[in-house]
Amino acid sequence: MNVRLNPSPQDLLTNRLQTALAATPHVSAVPQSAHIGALIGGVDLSQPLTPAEVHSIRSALLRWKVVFFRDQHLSHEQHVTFARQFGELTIGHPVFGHVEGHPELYSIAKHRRANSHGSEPERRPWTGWHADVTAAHNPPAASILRGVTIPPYGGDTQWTNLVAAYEALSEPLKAFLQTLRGEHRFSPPPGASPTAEYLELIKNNTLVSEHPLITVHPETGEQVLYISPGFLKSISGLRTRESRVLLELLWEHAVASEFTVRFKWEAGSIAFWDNRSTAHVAPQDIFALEYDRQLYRSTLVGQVPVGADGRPSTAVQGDPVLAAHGAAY
Ligand SMILES: O=C(O)CCC(=O)C(=O)O
Ligand SMILES: [Fe+2]
Repeated sequence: MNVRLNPSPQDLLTNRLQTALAATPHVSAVPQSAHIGALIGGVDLSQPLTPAEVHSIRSALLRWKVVFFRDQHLSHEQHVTFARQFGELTIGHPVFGHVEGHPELYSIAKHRRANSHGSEPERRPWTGWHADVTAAHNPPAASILRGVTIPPYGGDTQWTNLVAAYEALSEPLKAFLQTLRGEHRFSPPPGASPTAEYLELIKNNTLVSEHPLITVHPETGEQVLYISPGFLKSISGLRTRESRVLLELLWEHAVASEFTVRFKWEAGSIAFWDNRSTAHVAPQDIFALEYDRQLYRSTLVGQVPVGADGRPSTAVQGDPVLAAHGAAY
């Protein structure tokens, strides 16, 4: 038996999940890989959840970083009602807008404006990987993505566990990273020639923040390699090449397949991820297929991240991402 005097954060999260599931025996949480992802069964998300069910789902989310549901054919209203049981919702997207009539929903369409980078960007192993809206001072705590139109094959999404990635680094590198912060902003991927519309949108809604490279998760106490590849542009205080080479090392490490899970969507599937401890990548293979793909996303309002040194992130430009009902739309 594995008896530890000082339980790790993961041991505590596992215990919390087991206790929660014991109180909701009809709910199951089946891990999908060693480090990340659990498939939740036994709940009907079109109906109000009991507090115990909410606690079980939240406990599974904190332990496994992304939870999946199948056969939940929700309307936009039901999606919003489900998400609200876990926190306040942001406006659909602070830069790219929201679904008409549904201020809390963002359309993840195959040809959405956020993808209108024009020509093909330079492709590197971490290209496309990101955590949602980390250019904001308070990036969303979690995202809830619902599949509606799904290709018969292709179009899988992948997530990586940035706590597991951090833990796998050497102690001297961890100690160094704890002293660093980096600038996150919206800008087109390297090598892309973005459309005028894309540039206009990011210019009119400029969001820039400096976040610690290592954050402390506000609910689990875990340390996170907080390096959203799509948004993090440079490490403050380092020379250009020092910053780029170190970031490339960290990004390559963070997206290694051992820390990831890959989800095959069906209509009615839902993925609910902790945006503070993961990064994810949207599929590229759908552009080689004729099939359409349409999903809808809501995001929970997040707090300002805090570093392992106790220093919170700083806003450089733009407003915090508030609850949708407080936003002007
Ligand atoms: O299309 C996908 O699978 C994921 C898109 C994405 O990045 C998101 O929903 O935040
Ligand atoms: Fe995303």
